[in-house]
Amino acid sequence: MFKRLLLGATPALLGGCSGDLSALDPAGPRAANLATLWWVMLIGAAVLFGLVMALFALAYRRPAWITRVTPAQWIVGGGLVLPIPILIVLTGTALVLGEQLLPKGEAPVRVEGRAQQWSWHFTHPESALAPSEILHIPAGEPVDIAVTSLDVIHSLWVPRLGGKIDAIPGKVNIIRLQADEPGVYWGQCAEYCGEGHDGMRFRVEAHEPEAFAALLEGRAP
Ligand SMILES: [Cu+2]
Repeated sequence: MFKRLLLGATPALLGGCSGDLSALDPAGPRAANLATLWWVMLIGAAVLFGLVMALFALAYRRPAWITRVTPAQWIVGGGLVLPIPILIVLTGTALVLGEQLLPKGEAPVRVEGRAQQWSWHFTHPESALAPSEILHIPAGEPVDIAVTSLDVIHSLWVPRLGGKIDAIPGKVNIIRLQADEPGVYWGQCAEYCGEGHDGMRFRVEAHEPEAFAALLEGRAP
């Protein structure tokens, strides 16, 4: 029965790993870092869970040797030896992968993104491209998005291209995104901002660099 239930749930579970808004289907190096971190966290959690369940089973079976373990040994083993190596691996991975997400220096392309209940507007300063609800970016290059809000706090998130960042009124936050290949990606507001929040999606179009340059200059690619 359990097996049948598990088999039935598998397509639904795996279905969550792909799709337009899946952080587990990365399409750029920054999103890949986050997906790797997610898998490392999942494996770390599974290892800890497995170890605790093994101890739990031992407590029921009460083999003879377990009675020789003193309370002090349990505390050192369960409180230090068991969690410390796992936490070092998890924290170390999070620090290394997370640090690589920070924008360093200036990205070749900078876009201004404004959030407003319940849509996004993107502007390429000093370009012929009119402000648009579509975020146009070049493929294969890092892009900085300078994000702000005109009303309440929103959050810009393109799960297949990178992390998320808050859009705060009166403040500009910068996030760096990157798409490996030209194509269409989708973003979603990731901070509850009112009744239209769940529909606050936006389209991202990644272009070949030449087509992107043509777009910025107002030439047809
Ligand atoms: Cu929102």
